[in-house]
Amino acid sequence: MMNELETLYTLRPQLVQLPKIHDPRGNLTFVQSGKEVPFAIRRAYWIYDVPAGEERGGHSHREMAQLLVAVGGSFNVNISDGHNWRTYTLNRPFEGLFIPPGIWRTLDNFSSGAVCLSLVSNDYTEDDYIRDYEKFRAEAISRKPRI
Ligand code: T46
Repeated sequence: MMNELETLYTLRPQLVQLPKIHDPRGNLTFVQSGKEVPFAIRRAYWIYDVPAGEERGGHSHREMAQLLVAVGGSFNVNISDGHNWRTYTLNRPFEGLFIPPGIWRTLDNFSSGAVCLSLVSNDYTEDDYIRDYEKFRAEAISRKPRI
């Protein structure tokens, strides 16, 4: 039987449509652990005030799963499983990109005023990061393609 981390390593990155409560007073969207995301949400952070042309990310995580949401503006998320690359444009506050562990990501092309909300499964620890692409690829290439 697979443990939780092994299960996350079988999952593919994918867009997740989040609940949207239409309301004349303004719309509302929410995320629930174990429902819209297949992990318990442990931490949240958000990236904002990104100068034009700047890039964020540039690493993979060993154990952390996450959901990225453009709660304002837009940006691109470029992901790699060591075999293939794919780019997603996030620009809807009711749509998230689920990224399981073992996937490289860079974020770029931030619009003015963009806010990237990240809901993640783990506490922050630098030990969870692989920040060298070749090192990541050497490990990831032995796993099955997920992109
Ligand atoms: C990711 C992308 C999308 C903390 O102290 N606590 C935290 O929870 C986080 C996320 C960061 N930090 C510190 C660590 C660094 O000194 O904030 C600094 C910047 O973090 P980092 O260089 O990792 O930022 P990005 O944009 O490369 O990556 C971040 C997340 O770390 C990462 O998980 O997927 O955003």
